[in-house]
Amino acid sequence: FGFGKKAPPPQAPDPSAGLYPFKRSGAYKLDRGITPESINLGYNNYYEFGTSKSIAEDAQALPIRPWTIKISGMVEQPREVAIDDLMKQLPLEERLYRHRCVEAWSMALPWSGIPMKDFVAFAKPLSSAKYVVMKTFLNPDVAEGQASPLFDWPYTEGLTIAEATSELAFLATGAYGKPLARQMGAPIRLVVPWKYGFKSVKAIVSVEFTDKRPATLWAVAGPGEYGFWANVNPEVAHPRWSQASEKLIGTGESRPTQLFNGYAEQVASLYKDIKGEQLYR
Ligand code: MTE
Ligand code: W
Repeated sequence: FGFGKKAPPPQAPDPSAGLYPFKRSGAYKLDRGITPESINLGYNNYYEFGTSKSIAEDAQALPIRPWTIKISGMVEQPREVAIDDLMKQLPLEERLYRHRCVEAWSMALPWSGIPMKDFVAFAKPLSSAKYVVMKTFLNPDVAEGQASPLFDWPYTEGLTIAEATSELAFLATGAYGKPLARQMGAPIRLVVPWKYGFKSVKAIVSVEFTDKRPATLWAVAGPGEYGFWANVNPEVAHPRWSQASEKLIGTGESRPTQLFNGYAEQVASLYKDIKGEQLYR
């Protein structure tokens, strides 16, 4: 650990470790190799722990048990659920997904987790709810980045109910056949592979159902550059760089970006009736 930094307290073994690996679904195919785990463990975006890609060491300070998720807002019954209870009650599977960051790099990996639609069914939202809002923990003592006034902490993201109940939306509790590493968003994070990576909020402690579109962290920090929808589209450039191609982390290969990151067949219909909105930023 860096000079002047406290080593994190030793943490108990993850009680969910025995559940892995989950059975891999055959429905999700990759058009490229899996990014080696060692690369994924050392190249992360997690602004709570700093703005560089090398936050892995600092992220180890995050305590991930006990861990409860608060379900609130427009639901039949607000409640809190412990992550290990959630994993006992909901279906668990492994899926191979591409991951595309708004910074124009990509990876591909096996996520383990819970289909988001099953979590939504578990949460029992009212039919009047239109959005699901997810938030990361707030603890600046552990996550120094949360002392920065540049961002409106905690990290907040959201989906429409239609997006959250679509087949692809996933809540990852693991990757590479074992519990999620802290730098990747342990103990539970969103994975929405047709959107830029910043939508996929890590270390979720709160899920709220609402009929109002939420103010999300990046859309508040840079409204001209990041929006609510953030669907991947090679033809809509970021104001400061092109999105036409992506660099595969690991091999360095450049590939053309695909509409909806290659998932148009599964998700394009979600957007066909939405007019007058910036769907791709
Ligand atoms: N979630 C939180 N809480 N904080 C973050 O800074 N970064 C996002 C997303 N989720 C981020 C976050 C961005 S920009 C990306 S690209 C992915 O996490 C990166 O996930 P990875 O480090 O597992 O590749
Ligand atoms: W990103």
